[in-house]
Amino acid sequence: MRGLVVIGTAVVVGAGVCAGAGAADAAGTLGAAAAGSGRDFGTAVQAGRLGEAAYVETLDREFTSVTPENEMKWDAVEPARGTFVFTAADRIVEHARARGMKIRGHTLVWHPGLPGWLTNLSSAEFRIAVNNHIATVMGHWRGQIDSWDVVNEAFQDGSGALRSTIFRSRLGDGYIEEAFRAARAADPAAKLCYNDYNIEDADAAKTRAVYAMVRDFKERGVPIDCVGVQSHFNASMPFPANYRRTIEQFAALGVDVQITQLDVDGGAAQAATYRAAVEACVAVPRCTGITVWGVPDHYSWRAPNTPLLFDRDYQKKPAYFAVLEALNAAGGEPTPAPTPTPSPTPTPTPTVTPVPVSCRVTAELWARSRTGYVIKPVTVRNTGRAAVSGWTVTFTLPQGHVVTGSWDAVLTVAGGTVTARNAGHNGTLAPGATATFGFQVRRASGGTALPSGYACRAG
Ligand code: 9MR
Repeated sequence: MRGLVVIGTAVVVGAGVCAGAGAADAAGTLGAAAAGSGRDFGTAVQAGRLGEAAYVETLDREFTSVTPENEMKWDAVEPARGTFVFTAADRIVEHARARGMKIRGHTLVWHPGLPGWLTNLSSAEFRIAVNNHIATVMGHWRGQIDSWDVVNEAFQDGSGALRSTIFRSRLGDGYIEEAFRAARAADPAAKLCYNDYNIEDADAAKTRAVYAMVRDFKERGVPIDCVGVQSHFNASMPFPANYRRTIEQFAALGVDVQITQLDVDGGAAQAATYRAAVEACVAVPRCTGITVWGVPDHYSWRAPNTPLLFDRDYQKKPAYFAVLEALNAAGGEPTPAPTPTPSPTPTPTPTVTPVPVSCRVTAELWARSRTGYVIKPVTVRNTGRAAVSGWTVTFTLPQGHVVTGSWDAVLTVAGGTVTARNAGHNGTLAPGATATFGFQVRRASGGTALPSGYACRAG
């Protein structure tokens, strides 16, 4: 929930208090106006701009949600295999959390922006790398990211066939489903989204293909919570008259819908197009948030087309006022999907306070080769008298050993210490019950050293 948002003389706590507000008590910022109907208004953020006073002042005043524009992409966070760099993205996450803003994670599985090392892997190694990437990146911000774009832009324009990407060629057509399942295990509290462009027109083949995939996932219980409709509008991707129906159709499948990357090329219709897009979202109860793809025009990916709400002097453009009015005119609250599982209390650092519940852990060597080994099962047994709703196992890795994959637990490595936390499905243990997980390690050839010092705790 937001903190306090002061709007004229009215004070709104969280959502919905001034739904359907009249002109007299209309909110004066985008975020407050969206909060009037329980929605978020977000923007893409560039970490490198967070030192600029006017940028930050506008960001903090107008927006209630952020999406790192590039800082969470694969090449940014895992430039070398197993080497994770979170510094730039952390700056955005910390900025947002300190101000109670929501965070959209963008993105885990996307065909551009991949580091070279990934493209050289065999299928088996590629699968391990993808699973490790999802577990580690989501694990780093576990409990802190509201929605993740798990898979981005997986369908071809025009035909609506699956796009031919390295993910598809290495892992097969099931890679999207695999990614969503891995994502749910890595951060059970995050909403998991499929995100794409050119799915704004309800009747386009690509939109129909994404619709069919989401419907199939919902029918088969593949974990998916939301669809992101990017909504970059320009001459070649015009605003479609059936845009509201597009949003309604996705929502009717039982997922939230978010407008995730809204921008509209400058020109006579810019303000009207922004207004129409916002009106469509606020007309659909399950359209829970709108994100524009940047703050001032000159930082846009399409800067020459001036597609944003603020000009290069951070002055509000006519499009800004059109959006503000449309948000203020919204009535009612959205009815978002329930959060996937009870949210764990967000923890800024992975410090877990041990609770006095006993447990025991054993680990077995399942396979060893010249360049690594697999440990499984690691078995955690609740030896206490009370049920536990989560568990943590720690152990020490020998020097030079690198965890390259894991199953049924979320592993983070700091120094030589590995912390394994339960996955979404195996955290709850009745007295006497057990959970198991496994992991894979790469090391220089030779040597027989294995992990040691296994310890477990509840929580
Ligand atoms: O705006 C982003 C730009 O700065 C990057 O250079 C580019 C490549 O990573 O990605 C842009 O953002 C894209 C987003 O991640 C996915 N949908 C399309 C966006 C615009 O290209």
